[in-house]
Amino acid sequence: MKNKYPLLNTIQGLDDFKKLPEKDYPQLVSEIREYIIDVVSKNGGHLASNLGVVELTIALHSVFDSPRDKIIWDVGHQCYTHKILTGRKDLFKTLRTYRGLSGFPKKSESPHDVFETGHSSTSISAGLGMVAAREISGTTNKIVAIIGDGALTGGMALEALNHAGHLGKNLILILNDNNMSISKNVGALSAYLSKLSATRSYQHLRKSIYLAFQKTPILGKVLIELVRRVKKAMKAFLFNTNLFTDFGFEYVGPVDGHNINELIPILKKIKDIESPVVLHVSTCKGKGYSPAEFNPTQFHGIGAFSIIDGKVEKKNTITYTQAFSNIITTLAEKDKKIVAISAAMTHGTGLDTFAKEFPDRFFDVGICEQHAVTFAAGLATSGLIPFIAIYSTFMQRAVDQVIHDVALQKLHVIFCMDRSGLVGNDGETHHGIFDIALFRCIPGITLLSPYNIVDMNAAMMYAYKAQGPVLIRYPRGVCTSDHLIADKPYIPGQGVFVGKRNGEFLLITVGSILGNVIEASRLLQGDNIFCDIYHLRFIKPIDFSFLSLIADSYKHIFIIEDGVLNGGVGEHIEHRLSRQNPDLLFELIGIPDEFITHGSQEQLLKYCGLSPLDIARKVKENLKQYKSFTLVKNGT
Ligand SMILES: Cc1ncc(C[n+]2csc(CCOP(=O)(O)OP(=O)(O)O)c2C)c(N)n1
Repeated sequence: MKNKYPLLNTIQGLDDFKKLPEKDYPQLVSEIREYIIDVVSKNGGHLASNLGVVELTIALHSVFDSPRDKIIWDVGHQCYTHKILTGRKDLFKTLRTYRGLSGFPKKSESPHDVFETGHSSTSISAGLGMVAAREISGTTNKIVAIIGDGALTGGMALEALNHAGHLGKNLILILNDNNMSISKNVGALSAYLSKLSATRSYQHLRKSIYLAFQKTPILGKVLIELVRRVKKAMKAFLFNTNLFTDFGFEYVGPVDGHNINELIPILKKIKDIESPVVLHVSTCKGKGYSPAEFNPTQFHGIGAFSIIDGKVEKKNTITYTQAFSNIITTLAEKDKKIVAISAAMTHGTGLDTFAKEFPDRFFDVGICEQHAVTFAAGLATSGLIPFIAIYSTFMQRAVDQVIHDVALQKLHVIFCMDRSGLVGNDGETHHGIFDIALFRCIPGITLLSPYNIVDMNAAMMYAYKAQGPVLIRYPRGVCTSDHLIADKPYIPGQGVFVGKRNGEFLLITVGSILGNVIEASRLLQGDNIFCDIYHLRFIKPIDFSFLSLIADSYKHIFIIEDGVLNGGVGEHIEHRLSRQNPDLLFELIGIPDEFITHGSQEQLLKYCGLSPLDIARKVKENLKQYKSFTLVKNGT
């Protein structure tokens, strides 16, 4: 590190940074870029977004006095330079690793992380709350929210803009406009921002035309007059409709977000404006690393890659996302009533193939999960069959829409909840561990949790043919193509046994965690503990007369799920079955009642006691406790 980053190595925190003369900023910019590329190439992360805001972050920390002035990062995926400058330069090497730095702002890491984010479009609301609190307490600090053009499409951001204009107090909003969400930004707002940005190129063009014409005295005069008139007309067109000024903000920009010399004086000026103010900054996603500039979508969130060519090691496996992508595309070929919806996650959810093949039946609605669900409800009322693919964690945003707009009206909408369970390195804000608890209480819904490719297919077919709302949850990672679950049709409320039934104890499992449960049962066999495994398939509805018949053959039942124990399916089954048979003994294994940190999926499964070894140990300990198991091997 020493020789590679001579300037950056002199900065242990903001005090050192503040001593740096502005003339050194360009070198700092390039060292920080190199450092970010280096670390992300090993640990994975949100590369393109971070490379785009290096200059902006340096300018912000140069002008504002963090943490007295509060800097809030929307989504928070672009906070790497902020972390490096605010005392976490050395720890940055541990980015996104277990017990290392988080990839998102974390209050526990630093007082400079004033608000935790991960889900989009919250920064203006949070900032406005801080502004209102400042007004009440009579302090004079500044509140700065940095929001991307993608995050600005989220409903919350627009609700907050509305409120901010009404309050009229000084909130500094930096609009980081790179014309990209994860994929190309979509929607009228995005087109509108492009129109605003066009003013800048137009101004540049105007300047150069003037200079050129001034050199040709006679013709030049006529042309300059002409340009002046065009300018007037364009100005009226471009500025009179400024959304931000109409909302009660001062509007400044667009400014080149990679020109620190331009950014710093402007930030100094807007700092003391009394009303809410928007600084519109144009940046390039992936700036300074050509593979990322060339393909910002791929480098939005990326695993380890080779710095030389930007290539990621290819794996010969199929993920649940790919399985979903294949199935939905095949289904849509046969049925023209099928439509698909993404909330700014076309690539991540695997809907890109569908979008390419059926552009007329595909909708990317922007970062608007709530709208996406109600939009799907509208489609369903008109006889179409909408499939919405949303990450489980982002579905949290739309629980009410599922209840009020879909379930209440018994509409046939299919929710494909990718990234359920523990997602790994993105951590707390991104785990899909609440979906079972949140959705299983909604009347009339079907909630499925398939295991392997065959099971994914069967679940999707069932959902397609079903009536009413169906939610399918599946995790991040490899979807096994084993044949442990044969191609058995889905029977409402019923699951399937995996392998033969000859065990003494019953392990009931949900979705992909079945892989670990199978492994655990093999370990237990080594201790002469024989378990049968029942894969639920249906988290809701559950055919309890069928399940209690099964349960009655056992004395001791373990329920293992990759969701929160609180309100999970285990609690529900235990409650129902033990009312019918009070002698049954239950042990529930799942995610404890806490927010789970970041790390690899394996590390986190272990942390939660869901690795094969941990499941086996828990089963054994529990059996010993109840003396259901006396055969002790190897002195344990
Ligand atoms: C509620 C929610 N939905 C989806 C996402 C996934 N997501 C993370 S970043 C991002 C794009 C953000 O675009 P923008 O705000 O323009 O930032 P950029 O990455 O372009 O800098 C999306 C869709 C999220 N974080 N939160």
